[in-house]
Amino acid sequence: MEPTVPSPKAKEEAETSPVKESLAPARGLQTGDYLTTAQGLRLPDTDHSLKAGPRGPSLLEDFHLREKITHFDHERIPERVVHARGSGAYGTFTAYGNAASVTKAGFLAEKGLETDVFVRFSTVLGSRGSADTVRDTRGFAVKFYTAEGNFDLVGNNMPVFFIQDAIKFPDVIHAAKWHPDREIPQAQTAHDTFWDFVSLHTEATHHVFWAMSDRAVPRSYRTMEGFGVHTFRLVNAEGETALVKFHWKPVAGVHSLAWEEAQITAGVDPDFHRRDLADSIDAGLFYEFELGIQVMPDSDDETFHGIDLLDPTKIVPEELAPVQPVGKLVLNRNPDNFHAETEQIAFHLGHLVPGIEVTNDPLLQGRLFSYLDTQLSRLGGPNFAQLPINRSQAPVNDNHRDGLHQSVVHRGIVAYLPNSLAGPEGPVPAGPEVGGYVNVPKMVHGEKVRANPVSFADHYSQAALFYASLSPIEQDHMVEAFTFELSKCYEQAIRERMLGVLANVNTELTAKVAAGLGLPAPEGKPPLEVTPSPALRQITDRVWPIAGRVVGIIGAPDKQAAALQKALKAQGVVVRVIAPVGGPGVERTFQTARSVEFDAVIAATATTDLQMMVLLQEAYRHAKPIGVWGKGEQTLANAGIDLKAPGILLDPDADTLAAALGAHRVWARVPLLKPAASSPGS
Ligand code: HDE
Repeated sequence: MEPTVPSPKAKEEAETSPVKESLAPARGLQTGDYLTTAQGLRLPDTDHSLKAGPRGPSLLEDFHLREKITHFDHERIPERVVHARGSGAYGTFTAYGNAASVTKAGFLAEKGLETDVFVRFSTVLGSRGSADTVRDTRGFAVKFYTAEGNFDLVGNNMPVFFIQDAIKFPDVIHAAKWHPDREIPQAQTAHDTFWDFVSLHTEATHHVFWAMSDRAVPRSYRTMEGFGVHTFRLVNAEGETALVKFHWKPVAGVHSLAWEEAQITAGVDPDFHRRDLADSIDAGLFYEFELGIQVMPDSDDETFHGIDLLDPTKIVPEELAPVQPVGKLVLNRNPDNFHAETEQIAFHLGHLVPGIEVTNDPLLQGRLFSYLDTQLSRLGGPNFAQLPINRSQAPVNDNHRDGLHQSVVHRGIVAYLPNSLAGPEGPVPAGPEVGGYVNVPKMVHGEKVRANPVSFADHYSQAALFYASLSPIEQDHMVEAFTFELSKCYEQAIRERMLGVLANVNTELTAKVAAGLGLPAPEGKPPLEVTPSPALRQITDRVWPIAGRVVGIIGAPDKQAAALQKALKAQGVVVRVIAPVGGPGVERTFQTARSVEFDAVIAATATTDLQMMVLLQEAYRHAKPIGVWGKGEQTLANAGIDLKAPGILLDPDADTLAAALGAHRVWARVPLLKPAASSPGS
């Protein structure tokens, strides 16, 4: 009999699981000592095609040339229709055990149980080769290889979605992606069709507010929250149910890029987030997140404090239902091959385990169809679960047969149930006592209609809640983002209509955006009472862990630099010396360095180099701590930076820098950066 929750034995088995084994080169494949064709024929030459004489035409009979080129021609698979740009890593999830009160899912309920995971982070709109730092929602998809089967938590870094019903997904994506005539703009929402759609389709308003917030430009994947978005139903060992929302809380805190910084980075290093993930893991500076759940009673009306839990455009403020940590995720291993692992991983909301069920959220219901369907064209058929990255660590015996890319040699004649011929080899249905997935019985009734519940009609109150919850600096960033994006629209009518939407959320925000666009601010009906949720705020007084941060020293690889490197390395911070030319100990030259790759900069030498002036001015504008050692004072003066400005650290040591990095940015400087006063040197 199979246990319902993984026993130590099951765990032992999992450690020698097919997934782990599969990561080694498959037996017989790519292991020979000689270069061969795909059929194993040894090849003496792969650099010259077979020709009629050295100057003659190539011969059709050259099977090696044709096999090599044909395989190459088919190396790419279709990119994901959304979330095409992403990168991933392996990790371990360890359960705290406290979730046992609400779920029987072993990977959550069994204290100390470690489960292998693969996480894929992504942007939504851009093509596979687009830049990482564009303004966009980020995907946060996690596959747990549990002993009871794979469980996929396919979430985003924003807790709400643009639409309430899956049937609108093609509409919102067609509107948000590039215009189909010219396939521009790439990976961004600052264009007519997006704003046309969301200004007409006001249920998108709450998500639009998140997309215009700093959450849309994360500093790294390490510093993002993740959300399951939908409400799920958890079931415990006694069969009791609760409604929950899943949250990932980054141990490093939630931090963002400045908008200008994000734009520069998109050109200077389009792989910024991907690189950070891979480099951090290589350096042993693992990304860490806690999984948390908000637990709400499974009431008949599926609401909580008046919030409809089936509406994916609504959050439950943490002040009403605290996020309870139930386990920890550590990303600690880079994939070996991007295509085989990151590109071929297939997530699906229907990959569930006993103890976790879906609700009737109409967006979630549609996703249950879409994710399986999309793999058929992306991965070329129904056998994608056999790909190493998608294999379950739990034993599989599914009775599926044949199909494209079938790699199992099934034996016997029986692939059906019931049967009397399979004998002990054949699979038998598993009841709940042996871990079979049995749905909690729930009454389903209703007339056949195309309609939403009345509560779904409130499109503005939570957008207002979100705006009101932000710090003034974050609010300003949102005003700037709306103004930037709407000013990129060609159609005046779209801008005006969107201002009309904003007016139903917040009057002050509307006035500021309208002023930026040079348009009159329309009147609306914003909610009269809004209770802010401080938990939504990014900028607080907290000091965060600084592992993975980068400090640049404009100077030389001297003793002082070496001492700082040593001291900050202990906290996981990388210190890079930027010198006029390369040499031992120099990681960046004046020509190759740009501000965006540093969280703080120290001017340690006197220079008037123009690129260093730009670097310092950008660091200043992006509110980064700037240190001064010795003659660096002159360099800051050359860059037009006031030594008395907030966050200019005179003669800083490792502790001073660590404290400044822990606050992420010098927030006290930001008010000085308003248009009139900004840009030192400009
Ligand atoms: Fe997805 N989504 N989605 N989505 N989604 C896909 O599946 C879809 C939605 C999310 O790293 C696709 O394998 C529909 C919400 C992530 O591989 C596709 C609807 C949320 C990823 C698809 C939604 C997400 C996807 C494309 C509306 C946050 C990347 C390739 C009903 C909770 C997963 C693929 C990865 C990917 C469909 C809405 C997150 C086409 C129809 C809401 C993180 O199946």
